Parts: sequence; structure tokens; C-alpha cells
Amino acid sequence: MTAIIARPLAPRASSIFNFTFAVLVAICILATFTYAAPAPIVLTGADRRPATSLNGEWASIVDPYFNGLFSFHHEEKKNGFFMNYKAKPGDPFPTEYDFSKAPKLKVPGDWNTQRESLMYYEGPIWYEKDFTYEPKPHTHVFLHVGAANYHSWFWVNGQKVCEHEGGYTAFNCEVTQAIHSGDNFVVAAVDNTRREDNGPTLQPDWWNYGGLTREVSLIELPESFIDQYDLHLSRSEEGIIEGWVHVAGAQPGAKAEVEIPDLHAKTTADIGADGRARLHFNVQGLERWTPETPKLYNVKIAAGDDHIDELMGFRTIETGGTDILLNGKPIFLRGVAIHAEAPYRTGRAYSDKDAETLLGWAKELGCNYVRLAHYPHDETMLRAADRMGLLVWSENPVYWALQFDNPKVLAKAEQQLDEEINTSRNHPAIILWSMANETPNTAARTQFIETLATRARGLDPSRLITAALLVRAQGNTKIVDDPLGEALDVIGINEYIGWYEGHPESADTTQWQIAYQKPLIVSEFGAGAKAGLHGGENERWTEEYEANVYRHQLPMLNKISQLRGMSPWCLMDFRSPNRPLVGIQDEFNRKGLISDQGQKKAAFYVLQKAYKDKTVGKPD
Ligand code: GCB
Repeated sequence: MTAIIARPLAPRASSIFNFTFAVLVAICILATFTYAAPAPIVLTGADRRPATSLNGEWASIVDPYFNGLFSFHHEEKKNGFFMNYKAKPGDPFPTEYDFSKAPKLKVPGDWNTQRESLMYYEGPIWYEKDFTYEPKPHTHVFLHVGAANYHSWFWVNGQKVCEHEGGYTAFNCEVTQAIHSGDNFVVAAVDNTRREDNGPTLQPDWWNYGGLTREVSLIELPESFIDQYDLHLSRSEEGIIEGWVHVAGAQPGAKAEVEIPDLHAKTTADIGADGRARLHFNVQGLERWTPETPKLYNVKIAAGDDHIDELMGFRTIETGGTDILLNGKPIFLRGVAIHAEAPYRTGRAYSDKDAETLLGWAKELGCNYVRLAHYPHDETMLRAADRMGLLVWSENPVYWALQFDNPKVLAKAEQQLDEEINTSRNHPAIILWSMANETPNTAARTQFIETLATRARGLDPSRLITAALLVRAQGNTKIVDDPLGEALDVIGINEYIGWYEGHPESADTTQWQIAYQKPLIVSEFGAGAKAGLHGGENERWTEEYEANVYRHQLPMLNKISQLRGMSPWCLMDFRSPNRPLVGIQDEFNRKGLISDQGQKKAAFYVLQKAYKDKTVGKPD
């Protein structure tokens, strides 16, 4: 009780300083009550917009009890750390934080790998950055966040501008009301504490790096602006590009225009009451995007005062019986699964260099395809895949057992799926939207993921829907009959014969029974090996053992008549606290074909030979 009385929550107005502070607090309280921060929006092609970068060093405060946001009675503070208050002599209250003296963290970058004490810290952490800005009249200014893992709050000059959940998708907070000419500051709080009702949930098999893990910038847009668009090659009409451009704040009767100068193609359409201009136009002489010829065109999209220069490729993807058809022709997906783990330095990958190293290794392996597990990867990764000619499986972070009967969890999964698709829908590389990975076969789960699949098809009917399913066994027979398969265009399955069950040779006698006449991708198989550890081919953890698993897997997979692709687990070792074996794992999942330090293991060469000689899968 005494503590409550003794703790001044507001200053006494006995000096000019105190008076100023009281006014500031009053304005802030008023602002909090009268101004509810709008939900963040999704911008397609945000990385193609001219932007003011806020990357670099941010001041940081580690705040495990979230004292900067919540009072000692756990009420949200009106004058928390987001005010970035600078203590003044004579203040009749203490200020117990000071961003100007706080240690720095680099953005983009996870916090875990930047400071030893933060290795397994899950948050919250406060970030602050000062910047100068000159807003122009009649514009919207958005704070673009490439990703903040997992739950984040943002304030500009003490005013809350947004709150967001989901650690792998980009979002944009309108800051027009909060930003001003001259000196400004932005404060973010990021909390990556695992929770039962999040996606991913409590126990993923990777270290789920926290923080402002991708780029942060300011994007200035005119009063009416292009927020989202979708342009793709028609599956049913030869030589037709179709899609739409959405213009926020469009005036009735306004028009949107799309031009592809290299193809001498230009079209204009009216923007409807829903803000969308629907497009359907003929192109001649189009070179289709393929892994061998990843042709990208400059595409100019314009509406009113806004315009955006995109880089796009055009191709079709569909299924025909048990085939996957790229541009109408059957293709076999020679792939590998990849986590967004940074090569050589560990931590969350974010740069062009990271993407080029990881995807460069996939190319060297002979891949035409990659599974980007287990969450949407960075735009830089997708741009690199577009350029390098690698088809992509992109995945919603519905991993293992979520609370499938909790409507709030469904809403979070839907939001992340919407953000993933609306951000990335123009990458020619992406052919598959994956709804989930290895979920338990229950009625609630099936309904949950069917809802996501229907939503994904509604948002993007031009791509294929998949998920990585579990398989069951009867004796030597593996059975794929998970009811979720009904909702998928392409069946993904994970199996670990020779690692979690049996021996490498067990694959030789395994039979497969698949309930669906659909294309099948073996989305995971693999074994653990420590790079440089050698021994017998039946000695676990040696490079020889991993290679032996691959040698027995490949002929087995070849016998599955509807096999149309594979993405063994995985390209590179990645950090996982589930993997404590000292001297071998040391908190890394060692199923990589390459170590986290870039050493290629023997299995890399086994798979490379099979991919290059096309001895696995149907030749294409
Ligand atoms: C799986 C999971 C993947 C794990 C892998 C493993 O089935 O999908 O996230 O890392 O197995 O190594 O156990």
C-alpha cells in the first residue's frame, strides 16, 4: 500500500519543467484515447519503392518483465519507454531508462546472435532510432517492417502507430499523423516469447531468432496509391496476361495502367468501386520464365500520381493427373529444403549475399526447386530465386501441433497467410503455397487447414496448394492417406527411413501405398552427420552414414510412380535447441548437406550426382 502512494505516477507541476512534462503526458494520454493506431497494411512490391532506410544501429533495452510497457499493476503505461523521455535536472520523478546510453543492435538482424547474453533470450527488447525527415504535403508515409519476430509494437515520436503479430511477414504502419519535419524518433518493442496460441507454437525444431530481423524503412506514397497487384499468365488463354491492380483511395472513374516496354504491351483499365482495376491483355513474343531461362521483364504499373517499376516473369503452373505442369510441360522438381539460417555466421538470413550463397549451393547441387521451410522467407530470397531460376515452395508457419480448435489461432494463421500471399504473389519462382508441416491427423486440424487452403485459393487461384503430411506404416508398407490430402493439389510427405526408424537399407524393402491420384513430393527425408566426422556407413553421425541414407533413399523414391519432386532435409545445418548432443550437434540440427560453416558433406555429392545425371525422377 505504501509503495503505491510513494510512487509518483504523474509529476507535481511545481516548475516550468514539470508543467511542460504534465502537458506532454496529458497530450499523450489524450492522443492514446482519441487515436487508435490503424492496423498495418500489406504493400506488394514494397522493396521496389524508393525508401528512406532505417537500417543500421538502433539503441536497445532488454526488458524481460516488459516494465517499459506495463505498470507494476500490469496496466499499459501512457508514458512507457516509447516516450523516449530525456531526464532533466529537477524532474520530480526518476527516469529509469535512457536510449541514448543504451547498447546498440543492428537492424536487420536477430538479437540472439548479436550478443552472447541474448543467445536464448526470447524478449521483449526495446529498440530506438533517431532520424530526420521532411514529409511532403499530400502524401502518406508508411513505416515498412520486413519482419519483426514475433509480436511487435511501434511508436513514432511517442505516438503508437501499430501492433503486429507474426514473425515472418512484412507489414506497413501508417505514420503520416505521427511524423514531422526535422528530428523524429521511432521506438519498437519486440517480444518473441513462445506461446501456446501462436503459430509457430511452443516447440519448433529450429531456434526462432527474435527481433527486427529484416529491413526497416520509410515509404512515401501519394494520396491515392497502388497497394497491391497481381499479374500472371493465363492458364486457359494463350498469350494473355491477367490480374488486377488495387489502388487505395482511388477516385471514381480513375484508371490504372500496365506497360511491359520490352513486349510493346500496354493496357489501361477502369478502377471499380472495390478499388480494383481488372486486367486482361495480349502479349506477343513473350519468353516464358523457366528454371533454365528465368526471363524477367520490367513492368510499369501506374495509377494517378503513383507508379511502380516491377520485375516480373511469366509462366503457368498447374497439375494434370499426377503431373506438375510448368508452362504446360511435365516437370520433376529436383529440390532441397532450406531454413532461413545465415551461412557462415549463423543467425537469421536477411541479405542478398545470404540468399545468393544458399541458393547458389542449391544450384550447384543441380536443383531447379527449393522448399523454403517453415515460414515465409525474406523478399531478398524470393527475388534471388526469380533471378536464379529456382522454383519455390513457400510455407505458412503452421508447424506440428497448433491449437487447431482455437479460433484465435486460426485468425493468426489466416493473417499470416494473407500477408504472405499479398506480399509475394508476383514472384514467378513461387509455384506452391504450403499450408502446414507435419500436423496431427485430427478432425479439428483437417478443418483448420482446409479453411486455409480455401482462403489461399481465393486469394491466388494461379498457384498450387500443398502441405507436408505425415505417413503411417503397416509392416514394410508406408501409407499416405491423411484426409488432408483431399484439400491439396500436390501431396507433400516427410519420412525419415534410415534415421528415425530402421537402417539405411530399410528403404530397399519399403513399399508405398498412396490414396491420392495426385502429384507427390517427398518434402523431407535425411539423416544427421557432423561435417568432417568419418567412419563406417552404418555409424551414425558420420558423413558416410548420411551418404548411405541418400544412396538407399533415391532408388526407393524412384519406385513411387507419382513422385514429381523431392526436397531432402536439408541444405545447411541450422541452430535448434532440440539438438544438445555434445561434440556432434552442439545445438545444431546436423541434417544439412552442408555445415553451417559451408563444408560440403559426402551426401551432397551423392545427391548432386543423382540430380546432374537425372537418375532420380523422370527426366524433363
Ligand atoms: C521434420 C521437421 C523438420 C525437422 C526434421 C528433423 O520432420 O519437419 O522441421 O527439423 O524433421 O530434423 O527432425
